[in-house]
Amino acid sequence: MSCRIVVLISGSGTNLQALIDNLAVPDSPARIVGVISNKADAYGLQRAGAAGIPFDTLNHRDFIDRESFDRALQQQIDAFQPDLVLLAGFMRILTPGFVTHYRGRLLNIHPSLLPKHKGLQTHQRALDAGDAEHGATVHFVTEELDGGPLILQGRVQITPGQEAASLAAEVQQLEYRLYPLAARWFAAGRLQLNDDRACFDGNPIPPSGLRLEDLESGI
Ligand code: NHR
Ligand code: GAR
Repeated sequence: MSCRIVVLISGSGTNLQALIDNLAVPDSPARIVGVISNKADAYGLQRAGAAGIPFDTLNHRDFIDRESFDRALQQQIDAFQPDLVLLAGFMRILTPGFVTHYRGRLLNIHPSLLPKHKGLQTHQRALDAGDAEHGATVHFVTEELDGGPLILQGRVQITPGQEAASLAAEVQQLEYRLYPLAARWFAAGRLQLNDDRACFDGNPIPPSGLRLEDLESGI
């Protein structure tokens, strides 16, 4: 049975596009069954539509607090009966009740080498900190913002004088490889959250996550 994925977005949806393209192949282990945005004008909704994927919007401004927004969001998501929920540029912090409901089946891709640079504006912050490298991380989502167990990281070198926009573009290219790979692992039953530990093929993943470049060099 193929893994049913729901993707949450807020913006342009280039990660969504990478997932659509990667999974729309013969014998794919997963398919995206729904896309939900908290912004009605998110370009990612057009990507979903063009791919024939059902999509919906839920405006957080229509709700009095985060709990009521998250309850409505949970209902919308669960109507798609997902096995896996992916945050892909989704910009709303989620409440403890929501993340508990999806524990072990909710992933995020964050544009930094976590635990460095949690939160927003990560590319500028990596530059301001004088970091030699930067990247992106796929992790299980828990109550702790950008603090859940790490799964997979990819890195890029920062070049002298590099600007945030160019760094962001490089990191995003990396994201388009990291997220589909992690989604495929999950769909194949290779990823689990056991207690507070991420596991790959039943073995604990180191706290710093697996490294894309190690996988590619066959380590
Ligand atoms: N929710 C929980 N509980 N845990 C995580 O790890 C989460 C999460 C919700 C989103 C993505 C995250 C990122 O990858 C994410 C991880 C939004 C904000 C934020 O400050 C921070 C981190 C992330 C996403 N959002 C503002 C808010 O008040 C709104 C900002 C805006 O609308 O532009 O929710 O970076
Ligand atoms: C991605 O770079 C993602 O890592 C980041 O936003 C971008 C979304 O682009 N996520 C966050 O900053 C979450 N707060 P996309 O909409 O084109 O996929």
